[in-house]
Amino acid sequence: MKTNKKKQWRLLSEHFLQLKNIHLRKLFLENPGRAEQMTLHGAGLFLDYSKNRIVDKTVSLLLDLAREADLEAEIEHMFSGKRINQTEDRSVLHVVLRNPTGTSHFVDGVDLMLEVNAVLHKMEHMARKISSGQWLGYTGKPIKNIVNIGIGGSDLGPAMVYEALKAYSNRGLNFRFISNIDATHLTEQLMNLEADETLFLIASKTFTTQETMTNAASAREWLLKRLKNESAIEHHFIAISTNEEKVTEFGIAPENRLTLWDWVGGRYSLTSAIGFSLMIALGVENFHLLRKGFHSMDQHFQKVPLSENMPVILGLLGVWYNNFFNAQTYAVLPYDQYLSRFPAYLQQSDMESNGKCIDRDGYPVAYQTGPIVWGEPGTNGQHAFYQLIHQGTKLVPCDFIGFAKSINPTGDHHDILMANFVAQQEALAFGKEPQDLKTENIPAGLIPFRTFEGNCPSNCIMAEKLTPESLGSLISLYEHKIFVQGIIWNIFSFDQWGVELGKQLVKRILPELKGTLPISATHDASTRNLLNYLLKHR
Ligand code: G6Q
Repeated sequence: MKTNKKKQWRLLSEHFLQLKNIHLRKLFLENPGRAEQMTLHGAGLFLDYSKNRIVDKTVSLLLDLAREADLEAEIEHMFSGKRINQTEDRSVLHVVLRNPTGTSHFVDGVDLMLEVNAVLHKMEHMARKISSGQWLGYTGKPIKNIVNIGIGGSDLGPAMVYEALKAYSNRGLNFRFISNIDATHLTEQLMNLEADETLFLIASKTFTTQETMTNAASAREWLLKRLKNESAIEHHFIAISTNEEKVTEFGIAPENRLTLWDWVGGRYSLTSAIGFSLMIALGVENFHLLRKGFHSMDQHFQKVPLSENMPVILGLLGVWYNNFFNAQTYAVLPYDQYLSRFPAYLQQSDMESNGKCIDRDGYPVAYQTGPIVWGEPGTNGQHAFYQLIHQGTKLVPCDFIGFAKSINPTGDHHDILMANFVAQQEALAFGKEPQDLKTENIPAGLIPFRTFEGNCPSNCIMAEKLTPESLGSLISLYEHKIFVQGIIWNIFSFDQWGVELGKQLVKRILPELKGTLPISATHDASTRNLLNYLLKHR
């Protein structure tokens, strides 16, 4: 049955009509205990969701919607390894990657942890050898530069976490991330690196992705041009992939290969060997603390009742705005410069997972699915796009993310940062009314322009400090929130046929652009026009 035809959906639509114009000012005035009642704790994180346009009844109706969608059973299906990624006929078991080492996780009688632990062990051995200077380059020098080559899920997670946890990283090593097929990325990232001190990590689950394989081939050429001997490859290349055959074809020996499994989705793979660059950068212990953080939130998601379950509450609130208020987007606003890549990372995990228009029964959906995710760190965003959130015509629900302690305490910087963090959430919710402006003697003609309606919803997510552990919990929180929404919208969150399309389309156009095939008459007139321009002006 279609999601929006279900009983709870109908009840929520009716409830929405009663609630849509109620102001947060009124809700807070009526219930002094609201903030306390709408605060959750779990896996080292704090979530205050009281500044949402909801009452107790909204939460209970949303929870009923989740029950109607059988959310609890669906969570169990994921954890137990059921093939919930049906269009690719795969299990979805990234949660296993974060299980504590030494435990077991049986799926169909097989203990997946045995394999996970074996790869972790190999990663640890290699990472320690690299960071201690014992991994030697072809000329006998220790490695100084680590270059991760990957794209999408094989880049965004490691690159984001590297930035986020730079303060915990080995500053004696340089880390670079190359993803784009634009040679500018490769050229700029390899600039000033000495080949005999550089180690390439080719991160590609399939080892067939055109961008990664082209960048890897160019990196190989770059290295060989400088070191002039094929046998240098074994000192300077590590492959992270499921595709043994292609790795061997590339010339990387089995001892330099780290494997993963088809039950790990690309955008959910950062705690697999895809995150090897992070283990080198952060050290083995910190990598395990990151996994521990993920695992705590996984446990919270699996075990805590729906009404106190942070990913469930966040997911349901997202549905409330997306499907009833018709909000098209939501903003993720970390008040921490280290999290500058976090919104970009979430864009992939959320939009690639829930940007779907066909339901799990194969029919077009008759309701909105995944929102547009965007954001920038505060306070920068305040001097850029917050104006639209405060006084524009669109409803933009926001997630504010902040930390009580600074990693770089300097004067009163952190107090100013966090004062802004709190003030923005207060202003968005409660606004500024004409009578306040009058008492401030604002000229009458300016009052409409300086009035803030408020009633903009936000969630506040905090932790004591940005650490490998708290970051792991935070990422896992969003992963599971996305899962919850996929269940409510009755879509498959773990495939990505839109990405596959891009991979196929380019194969047709490339020979025409290279001039090895004539431009096909079957293209539309505009496509032919673009190709003709490029061929003429190349
Ligand atoms: C992620 C997607 C996609 C994928 C890249 C890279 O969930 O599947 O972003 O990660 O296309 O794929 P490879 O790791 O196979 O190169």
